Amino acid sequence: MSIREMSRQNILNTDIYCLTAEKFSLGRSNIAVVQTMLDNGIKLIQYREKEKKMGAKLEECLELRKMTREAGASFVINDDIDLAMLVEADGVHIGQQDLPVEAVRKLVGENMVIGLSTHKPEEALDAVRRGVDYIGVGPIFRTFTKEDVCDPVGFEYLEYVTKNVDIPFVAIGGIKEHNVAEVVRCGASCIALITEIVEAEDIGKKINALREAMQSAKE
Ligand code: TZP
Ligand code: MG
Repeated sequence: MSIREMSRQNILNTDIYCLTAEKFSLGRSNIAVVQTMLDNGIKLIQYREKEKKMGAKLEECLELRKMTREAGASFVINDDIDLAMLVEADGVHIGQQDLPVEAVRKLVGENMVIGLSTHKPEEALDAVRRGVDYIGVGPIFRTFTKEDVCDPVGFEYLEYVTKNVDIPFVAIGGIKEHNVAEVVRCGASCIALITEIVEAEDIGKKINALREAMQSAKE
């Protein structure tokens, strides 16, 4: 099995996928927030930062790469393929309006994971055809975190993916402690959250509560 095949099978093999968003982090830095996430056993971090200049992002990502590596966690970068390559991230996450998957693959090589956001069945099937390693499925619920976001896809699309797509997927968008169990019952085993975690006063306590809710949904 190639390194890429191993990463593809393993990267979403975790319960919570944490994304950064410094502007919602109650004045705490991305570095401080990610350190708390890692201290609480999070194994998959995505750097998503829409507000900063490239130089600042590079500096931050170099530090986050070091921290995630030390914690045995995977590190994915949103949008910026150059940044992902420079810091030797494990993956890059792109959207439907970004460079085509084939072009991204050409740049990043065979070993980096490519994640793609999808919103409907045709996009999921297209992602599989193009050799994407995992897909994002959402927004499941309404979210105010992402600016150019489409309407919620609800459970219908998530159920479609659960039944018809055999590459790993992660549910995202408006997922909170109070609704995470429904998302798990709908077939998602990996859940991505931004504000529910970064906006929490006590991030560790929030992660534990989410884990309990996810666990009880499986019982
Ligand atoms: N992609 C689809 S919804 C979303 C992204 C990046 C934002 C999710 O943020 P939140 O705060 O968990 O709703
Ligand atoms: Mg994007």
